[in-house]
Formats: sequence, C-alpha cells, structure tokens
Amino acid sequence: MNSTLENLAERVQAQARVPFTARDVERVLAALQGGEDIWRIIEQASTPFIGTCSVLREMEKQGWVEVGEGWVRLTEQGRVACQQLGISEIPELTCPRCRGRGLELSAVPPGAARFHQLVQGRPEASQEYDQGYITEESALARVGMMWRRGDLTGKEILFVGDDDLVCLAAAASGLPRRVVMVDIDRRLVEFVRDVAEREGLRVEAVRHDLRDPLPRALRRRFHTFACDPTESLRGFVAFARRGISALRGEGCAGYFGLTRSEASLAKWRAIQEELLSLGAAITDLIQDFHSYVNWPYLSAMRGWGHLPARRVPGPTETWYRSALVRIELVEVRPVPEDVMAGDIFEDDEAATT
Ligand code: SPD
Repeated sequence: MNSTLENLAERVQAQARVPFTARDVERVLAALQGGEDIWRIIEQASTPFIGTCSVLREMEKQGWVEVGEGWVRLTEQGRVACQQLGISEIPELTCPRCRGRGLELSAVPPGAARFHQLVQGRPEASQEYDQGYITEESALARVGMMWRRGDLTGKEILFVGDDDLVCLAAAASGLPRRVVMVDIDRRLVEFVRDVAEREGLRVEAVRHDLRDPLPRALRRRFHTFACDPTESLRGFVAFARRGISALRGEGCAGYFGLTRSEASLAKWRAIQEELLSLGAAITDLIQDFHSYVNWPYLSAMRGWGHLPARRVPGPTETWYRSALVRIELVEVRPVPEDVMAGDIFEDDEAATT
C-alpha cells in the first residue's frame, strides 16, 4: 500500500487510538469524491467513525480537504492526490429494488406488515442503554430473512434485547410457535406487553439485564435468537453468549447487526473468532442490511465532539447502517455464563454512545 496512505493511517492510530488502516484511508478518499455532506461521507466510507473524523482532520492539515459547517470537500491538491493514488468515486451499484438486501421487500411474511401500526407510540431511543432502533423497513426485512432461512415458521424465537421491536413483527406474522423478548428497559418491556395484550399477539416480554447470564428457564429452549448488540467487544460478546446459550442445539440460528462505524475490522475479526469458538459458523453476511432512525441524543454522543464539521440540526437522512450476520450452531460447546460487570457500552471505537 502506498506510503502516503500508510503514513496517514499511522497518524490516525496514534491520535485516535483506534485500528485504522491504509485501506481505510483509501475508502475515505473514495467517499470524499461522492459528496460533501459529512454524514454521507461517513456512511459511504464504511470506516470506523472515530478514525474517519481523525483522518479528515489530518487531511485538512495537509491541504487535501477544506471544512465548513456540515461539509468537507476535497481541495484541488486532494483531487490530484486521489488521481495519483488511483482512487476514484465509489460507484452506486446498489439494487434500488431490494436496497442490497437480496430480498423481495413486498413479500414480507403475511401479517407482519401490521408492524407499522403496532410500533406507533414506541419509546424513544435512550442513550443510557445505547439505543437506536432500525427503520421499520429494516425490521420487516430482518423477519423476511428469518422466514426465508427457515428460522421463523414453527420456531421458538428469543429476541436478546429488542429496542427495534422486531419481536412484534415476528409475532404479527403468526408464523413462530413462540416469541420471547428480553430487555433491560422497563419502557420497552411494558410497551411490548401492552401491544401484545391489545392486539392479541403471543409475545412474552421479560425484563433482564444482559450483563447477567440468561435465566435458566430461557437457556437451551429456542431455535432462533436475534439481537442488535451494543458494539464494544465486551458488549457484543455478552449478547452473543446469551443468545447462543438460548439455543437448543445444532442447526439452531442467530441473527446480529454489526456496523463498520463502531467496529473496526480488527474487532470484526475478534467477534468472528468468538462466534467460531462458541461452535457457530457464519452462514450469511449482508452489508448495509439495516438502516437506523436518527436518535434524539446525537449531539450528546461521544462521536459528536470528534466531528471535523458539525451542523445543527444533525443529519436529515439515515447515515448509520449495519450488516446482517446470520450464524448457525454447528457444534454445541459450553457457553461461559459469566457476568459482564460494569460498562459494556464504551470502548475506544464507540461513537454513538
Ligand atoms: N447509539 C445509537 C445506535 C446504537 C445502535 N446499536 C446497535 C448497533 C448495531 N449493532
């Protein structure tokens, strides 16, 4: 890799203390050629948020970008550098019909489309628990994926933390045999219980802090689990362990969301190693499967102070996306039932906490 890019990456690693590679610098330069809006650049680059902010500041210092209120643009010097490095704009090739998910969105499971009504009046995302929920379309697509992979119909499903309320879409489909959600947030537990009672849906909602192992009554009982973990490595591992401990055995499946914004590829690798060590294989990995509704504490989140270009109000479009990861248990192994004490939300890569 070109030494200019490596040099920039090294400066970012030293200053921001997050893994950031020359290839990440290349991705940011490619994104800069596609537009000037800071949120669009962050989204397009698919690089760790904190490192992206840091590299943009470094590029400003060396005259490659200029920065204004909410925008960052390549200078002539920056454009010449891109040409010399052979870095061009990211082509827009995402399928407009399925938005890259590979699913026919009009074919959501029967009944699940009620989801749009069911979530009216939902609790707003809380910073205390690093909440930020996926769009309704993303939630329905997740249920569609579970349906397509055979993890929905006739199955017992556990939602391991569910501010996304996907449990309601799954239950509304009428296809699972049992749906249970656990969450630390009393508001969500009560909301799900109220909707279930009012709408005649079979969903059990249990208040539980996922820093603790699952209650015994929920272990080894489910065919499928789904979650969208907080992304510190400890936090992600806690959710993965709880989810896998809920599975009955071989052939059972789990679903996660995982971002490139708050998880470097070094963290992705550590997560994959954890999943493999727990006896799972990764069967599906679809980038940008989930989009998130902008949460109300954006200007109070950790990454806000790192932004080289800010604007109030913040982004008007969704900019935060995550991949869908499906795993399947190939070998049953003991799952550590340890308590993850303390803060499971923050690490050096955390940006939206
Ligand atoms: N803090 C706001 C957004 C948090 C979303 N958490 C889930 C990330 C995807 N795994």
